[in-house]
Amino acid sequence: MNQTWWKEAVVYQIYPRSFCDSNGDGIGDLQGIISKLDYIKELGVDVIWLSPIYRSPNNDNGYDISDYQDIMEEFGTMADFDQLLEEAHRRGLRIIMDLVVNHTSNQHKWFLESRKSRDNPYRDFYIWREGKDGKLPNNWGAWFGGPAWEYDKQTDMYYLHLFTPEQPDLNWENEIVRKKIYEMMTWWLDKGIDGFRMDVISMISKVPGLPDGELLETGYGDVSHACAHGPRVHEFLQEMNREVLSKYDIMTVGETACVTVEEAKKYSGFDRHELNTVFQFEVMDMNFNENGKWNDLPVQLTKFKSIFNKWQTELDGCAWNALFLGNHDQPRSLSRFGNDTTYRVESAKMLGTCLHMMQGTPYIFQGDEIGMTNAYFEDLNDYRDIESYNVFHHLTEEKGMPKETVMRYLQLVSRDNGRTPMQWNDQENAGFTTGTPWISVNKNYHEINAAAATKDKNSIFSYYQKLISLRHRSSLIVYGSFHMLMPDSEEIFAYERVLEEQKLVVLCNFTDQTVDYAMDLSGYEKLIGNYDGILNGQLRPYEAVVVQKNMIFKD
Ligand code: TEU
Ligand code: CA
Repeated sequence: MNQTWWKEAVVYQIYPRSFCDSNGDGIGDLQGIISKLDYIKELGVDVIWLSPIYRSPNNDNGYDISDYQDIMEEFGTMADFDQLLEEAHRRGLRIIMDLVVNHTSNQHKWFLESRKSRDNPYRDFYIWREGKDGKLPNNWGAWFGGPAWEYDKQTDMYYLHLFTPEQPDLNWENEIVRKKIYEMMTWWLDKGIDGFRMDVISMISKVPGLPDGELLETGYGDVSHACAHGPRVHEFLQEMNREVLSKYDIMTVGETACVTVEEAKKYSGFDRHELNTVFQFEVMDMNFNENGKWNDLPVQLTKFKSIFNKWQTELDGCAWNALFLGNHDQPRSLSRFGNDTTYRVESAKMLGTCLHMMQGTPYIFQGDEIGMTNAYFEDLNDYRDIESYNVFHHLTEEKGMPKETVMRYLQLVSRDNGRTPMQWNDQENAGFTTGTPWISVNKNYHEINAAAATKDKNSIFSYYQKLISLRHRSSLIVYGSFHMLMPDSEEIFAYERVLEEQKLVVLCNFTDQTVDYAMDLSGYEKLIGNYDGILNGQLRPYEAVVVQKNMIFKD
């Protein structure tokens, strides 16, 4: 397999609004990030993925961009950005930017023009349709609730928005739109950034004719099937690759909602000239039911394992996995897949082990390296996320579900769980801000914070440092093939990695009980684990242990 830096890298995702506030306005900013680069370097990662920092009215926390070539006022200036890039590069850290080009903000100058008249030169930058018999152009529902169409009085037409009405979808069929986007990407790459994470890139090509989708419980038609992996998406990405990406030594990762293995091979196959990798959401979405993610269903380990097994084995040799258990759209991975009370430290290390020993490029979401947990807000007023509000109203008012039930769902799966401020120390507001934070700090910051973690050689942070450094020193961990062991176990996730003579076996206990396993590990040596020693044939609560044979280390 071709060896490249982005296959060997570990990525750290920063959600700038919640990372570090340098000026006391309660909102994280670029100078705040600069002040924490040494911390990120100390962790040992190679790449920072910055969630959007562009000019934005912040209807969806920066995923609604009004100027792609300017910085959000609250975050700083372009000079701050240039300084951030330079300071990161000086430390050997690369920066990839969020590229949000399925839609813009409705405050973007293209949209302001587009809505002015039916014959405005920018009209065709967006997707405008006439109503049908006094109704919406089709039955599509928006991702965050409500219809996917917004009526615009001025020209008596509707525009399409797969997300909020403040996020109109760009018309990728228009080649001028594509050209403008490529120019913008080139501008950033010429500045020296190291790649892109591409927001909902799987949705940019819409099915011609925009046909109704299958009617869902929400009362709207299924938009994902009509828009995900549309007919021209690969053509567009190959064009983007030709015009822009191929000219730089960068990394790209596509956020591809609804992606299957087969489809992922098209986006990121080594011979496809589209993207390097994609995020697949099968694990994140494994508990979806008729209310989507809004439920309290427990995680079934065999299902979790079989999804990873499929992606690990089927992409091997032809495409590359992006490994993650959480991001800014998800609850905290520790609260979801581990145990955030009695076994918080053990289970955080176990989850890190389980993910970082697989084939692919691992992503760490800010705070996971210190074991941050869900906020479990008890008051609706503590939430900030537009999706959470929309869902609360939809489920309680339209579907008549009890408020307590829906609040419980928010506590478990709201995106705000992953968006509470980074916990830097045990001072006021966890050291995130000297002002009032834009979203409340998790109450557990006295115990869980970076200052304590970096001092403690048994901390989750220290353990992540070891995991990252092992990956850097071992081709087996990066490139080895994956074989699942004990597929039927509901308690243990076990797998083997093999590269020629080199082998390692990973055993992870996903329960709070001591569990037995029957496997002969003689001839193996312990590489890393979250408890001292190895018990013979048993794993302690949330224990992770990795053993190896014939491993070769660089350095
Ligand atoms: O997310 C797209 C996406 O698929 C989300 O709808 C995700 O499934 C959902 O948030 C889970 O609750 C991207 C960004 O990551 C997200 O933050 C933005 O809100 C969205 O696009 C619109 O740009
Ligand atoms: Ca600030």
